[in-house]
Amino acid sequence: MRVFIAGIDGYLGWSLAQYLAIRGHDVGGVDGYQRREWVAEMGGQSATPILGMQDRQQAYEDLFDTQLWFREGDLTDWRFVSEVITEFKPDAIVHLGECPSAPYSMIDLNHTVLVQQNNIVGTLNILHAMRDITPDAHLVKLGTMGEYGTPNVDIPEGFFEIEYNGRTDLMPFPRQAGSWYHWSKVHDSNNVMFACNMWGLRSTDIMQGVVFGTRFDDVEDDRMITRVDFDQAFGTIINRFCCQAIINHPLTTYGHGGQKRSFIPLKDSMQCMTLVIENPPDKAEYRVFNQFQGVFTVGELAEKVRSVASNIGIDANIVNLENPRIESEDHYYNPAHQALFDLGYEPTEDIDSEIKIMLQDLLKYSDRIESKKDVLIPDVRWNGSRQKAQRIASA
Ligand code: USQ
Repeated sequence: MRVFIAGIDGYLGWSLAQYLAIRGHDVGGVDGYQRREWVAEMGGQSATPILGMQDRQQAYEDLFDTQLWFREGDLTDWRFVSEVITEFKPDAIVHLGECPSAPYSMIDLNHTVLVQQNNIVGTLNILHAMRDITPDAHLVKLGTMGEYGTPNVDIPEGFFEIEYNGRTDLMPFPRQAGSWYHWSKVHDSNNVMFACNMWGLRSTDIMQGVVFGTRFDDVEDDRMITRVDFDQAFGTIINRFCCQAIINHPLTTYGHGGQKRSFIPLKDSMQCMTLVIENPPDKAEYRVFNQFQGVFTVGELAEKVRSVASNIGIDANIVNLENPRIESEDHYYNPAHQALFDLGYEPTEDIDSEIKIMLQDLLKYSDRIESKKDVLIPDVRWNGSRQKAQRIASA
């Protein structure tokens, strides 16, 4: 299959390009390197030393004996998007080319607008290019479990049957996102659903949980390593905890740590996206899959990382910081995730082993984390102020 990856230089995009090549797909992609710039703006860097795209292409060719088609450009530029879709003619378009950070979107008005504009306009350009150029292609759109928020009822996969005033209908489940970034994904979902209904496009909207991990397979060539961020905006919780443990920095639990979220190892994310690509929906079908392995509280994860780290001789402490976000720390959370199992998803059961692999991988790069450790304590607050979070208790 010809698979086009928007955002191929990112954490997921670079991993997926390899995962698909190993499985015999013909991969191409685009990127404007915004992620590299945003992380630098936050004072961070990838814990893993990643190569530039030209070197990545060379390594890809050496390893997989096939060329990686790549164009540099911005998805908010219609001319660029229409040209690359015309040139590559994909069977599937995997859209990972968005700004993925809740804290980044909460910094100030400029960042809110940047994130929503980048994400929503990029998606609209892809939808129009599909209508005009590749109407039979399958859009695999990366959404987020955070679109649903934390409602006090079970969360279905996208749609639920509702009875109101004696009549019933299948309707989109209400979205209650918790940041301007998460709302940008909700707006995308609405736009993608509308395009499928209006223009007969086909799409899978993936509501993905928080991803963690340094690797997806045993690719031993260091040139193929993907980025792993640990700053407050682009580092996600388990990756941050592991980077913190490596340099003996306390694991930063926000608030009392009762927040529940869904999580998925990087290698499961690759497996699931590939299942989605290889099993496209019908024409005009818009389907929603919840993509995660399991649900944990933030506090449970801190304990998990501390215990796995201690098994390999790393002493990690946990600290509770004032929560810079406005979010519930004690809530019901029960999302469904059956659709991917129906397609054959085999989840990684042993999360502790994944955390151990990550810690061992990161040990090699402790200097890179140490040199940017100032970015580990958050200061972007959901109320618009910018002030380092203070410690509230130690465990
Ligand atoms: N948290 C901590 N300590 C930290 C970092 C985070 O306690 O050092 C807490 C946060 O307060 C939050 C939870 O961990 O309750 C998750 O935060 P996160 O930064 O790992 O993830 P989030 O902001 O929700 O966003 C991430 C990705 C985003 C993706 C989303 C999936 O950045 O692109 O959409 O995970 S989900 O969370 O399901 O919405």
